[in-house]
Amino acid sequence: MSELKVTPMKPRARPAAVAATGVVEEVVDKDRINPDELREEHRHRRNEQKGRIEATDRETLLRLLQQMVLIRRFEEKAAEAYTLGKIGGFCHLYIGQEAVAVGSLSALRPDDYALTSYRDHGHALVMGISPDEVMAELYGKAGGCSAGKGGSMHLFDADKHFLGGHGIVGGQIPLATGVAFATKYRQTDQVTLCYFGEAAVNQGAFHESLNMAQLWKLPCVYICENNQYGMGTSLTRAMSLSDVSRKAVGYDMESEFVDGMDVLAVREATLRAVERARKDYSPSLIEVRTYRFMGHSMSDPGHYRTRAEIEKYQERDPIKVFGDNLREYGVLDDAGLREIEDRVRADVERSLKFADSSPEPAPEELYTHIYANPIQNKKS
Ligand SMILES: Cc1ncc(C[n+]2csc(CCOP(=O)(O)OP(=O)(O)O)c2C)c(N)n1
Ligand SMILES: [Mg+2]
Repeated sequence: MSELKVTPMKPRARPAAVAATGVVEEVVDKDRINPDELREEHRHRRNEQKGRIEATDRETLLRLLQQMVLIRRFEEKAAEAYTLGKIGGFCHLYIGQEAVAVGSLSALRPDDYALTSYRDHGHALVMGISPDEVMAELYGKAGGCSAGKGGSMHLFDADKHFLGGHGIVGGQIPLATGVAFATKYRQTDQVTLCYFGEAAVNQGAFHESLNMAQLWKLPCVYICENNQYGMGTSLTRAMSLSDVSRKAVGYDMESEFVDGMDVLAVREATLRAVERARKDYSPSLIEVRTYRFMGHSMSDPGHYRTRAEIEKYQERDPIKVFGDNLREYGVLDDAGLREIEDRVRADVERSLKFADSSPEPAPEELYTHIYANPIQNKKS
């Protein structure tokens, strides 16, 4: 399956650390991830995926694969465009984590909502914002989904029920809780998915939101994309309890731990949580253990992790695992895979052309989209 190759990485050698005192210290490897446990989990998940593949219709399986491939190829091209200087500002890639957005968002109805952090390209694409509009937004062009004024971190489309794209770590958690409150208040059965990284769990906003959501029974599914790093800091150095799913106990909330490299495992856990939320407004916390293959952002020198660690996770590339399994179980053949790749590549190429030819936002656009509901015809 040569088409689904892993994006090459360039991790650097781990340097000596300079302590606050100025003394050079030997870096202690604090990677406490147990490789045996992970291998066992992976073997288990790989075997389990077989049953899940059999239980899922072919159309869904192919759609999930195509969406993951789209995110991967889209971001590979975005990274190239960034290096060429066509994209400015911050840009956080999702490569390696595709199974999380694709699996979980497949559990939603079109009228449900999703909010996420600045690592938002994948979620936006799956929520139905076109590659053209996402790429143009990265380019800061008028044809972008946020009219070129949001950039990579602030993709947004209210019509598609994708409410951002948020740059403040954890900022979307109370917002999503508010959206869930609003849908309950209006007596709809819509569900809100709220994504955040594991570093956001250390924010007070996370705890306040979960407490309120459980107390008031708000239909929100909190999905922690635990990629094990907050910028260059391993979660084991920043969290006293790094099993995020266990934090739900403090709020008497349902929770699950899921392998984020298995798109179908993520889908199934989310389907269960969405059903709870839709049926009786019960919120849930899902910890999805995943890994980003690229740096935190485009400017990450990658000094904080080893090549061996990255390679370990690249062996579990969610696209490769799923693609290989689909071939093994006869869901698609090489020609089918090539067709998906060709279609995706054509879409991404078109998005680059669209972004290139889209105009810059007009200067008067500085004064639009500032207030959601400007007070018009106000009697004074
Ligand atoms: C309130 C706040 N503090 C700090 C930052 C700087 N910052 C940006 S990303 C980040 C790490 C977040 O890591 P995590 O939540 O695990 O998400 P990931 O980047 O791994 O997806 C930090 C500290 C910020 N944007 N907002
Ligand atoms: Mg993280």
